[in-house]
Amino acid sequence: MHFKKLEEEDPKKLEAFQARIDAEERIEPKDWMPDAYRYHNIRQISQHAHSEVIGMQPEGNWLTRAPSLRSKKILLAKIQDEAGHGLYLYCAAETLGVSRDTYIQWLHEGKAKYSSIFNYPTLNWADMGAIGWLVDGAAIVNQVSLTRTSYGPYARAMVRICKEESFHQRQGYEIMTRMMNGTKEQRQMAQDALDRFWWPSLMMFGPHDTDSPRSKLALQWKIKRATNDELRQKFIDKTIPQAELIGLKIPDPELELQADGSYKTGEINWEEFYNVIKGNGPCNRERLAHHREAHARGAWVRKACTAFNEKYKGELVLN
Ligand code: FAQ
Repeated sequence: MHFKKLEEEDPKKLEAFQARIDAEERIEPKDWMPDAYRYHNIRQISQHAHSEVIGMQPEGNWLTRAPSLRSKKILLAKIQDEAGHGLYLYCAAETLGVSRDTYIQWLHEGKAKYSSIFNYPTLNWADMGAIGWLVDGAAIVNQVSLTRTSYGPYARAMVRICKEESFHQRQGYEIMTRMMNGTKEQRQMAQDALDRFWWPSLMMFGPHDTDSPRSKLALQWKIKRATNDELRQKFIDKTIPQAELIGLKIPDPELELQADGSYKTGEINWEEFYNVIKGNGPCNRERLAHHREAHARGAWVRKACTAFNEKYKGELVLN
């Protein structure tokens, strides 16, 4: 696929496109768009879709060991929701002219990323609480802002996803609350899960604005409605009081409540972040290998689903 550089585009068309963005019009699949806008959305939406799907793995690990039938049913429903989010997002991404097969191929070839957070292991049941509370909590902050993204199919997918994510966030917080009201060992497990997931959750928002090469155009074209740092700060300010309410301690010795009510945190370990997104996190290889294997095992299902179409070449058969 060849994507024109911005300077190769017709300046008049670019100007008219920017005017539509500035007027808060949604860009739809058949509208003219600069290749760089198309490419940005192809990359971001497909990476977002991959995150939802790969994100099922850390939680799937605990389905067979959920502590009660109730918690097992809730976790199962949550994981199925994530699969659904992947589907909406792959559909939105396909409207940009790339097939889902190609997106999956890019993932398997390591050309496409997925969120860094899913490369960390889930070691005990409290991690299910930490993921729902922190990871879905961070995802919501980002995705609420994306309900206003300029590309129509992406924005519409976000609306439904956000409703479901807010249920997930509560599911996670409920697990943490129950554990904090439980035995000493349960409280330690919850604190340990927070200690391990706090910093990786802050990394989900991406590099600082000054180090984010994709942000400038994304903001100009209103693909992003807020910067990485703005969204991260929103998440921090919302989450710390929730932690304190149930007796959890944020693992940051430099944390400081400021006069305006917001929190100043210590610095994120960016070396760890870049290491994880380059494929060298604790579980990167395992996650991709599992996806490749599951995809290969599902080939017969895909074949069976399209068999009817292949036989009748898309003709509608009424009897
Ligand atoms: N992980 O210039 P920027 C969920 C990459 S959904 C991996 O700032 P951008 C639900 C970035 O791709 C979670 N890579 O880039 C759930 C770029 O590399 P590239 C997923 C990251 O795009 C919960 C490079 O760094 N949500 O959790 C990360 O403007 C529980 C430079 O960065 C979304 O995907 C990262 N954390 O901003 C499911 C939301 N951060 O592509 C299951 C949509 C940055 O040039 C269980 N995405 N990179 O090679 C976005 O909002 C944006 O893409 C950002 C990054 C904010 C992630």
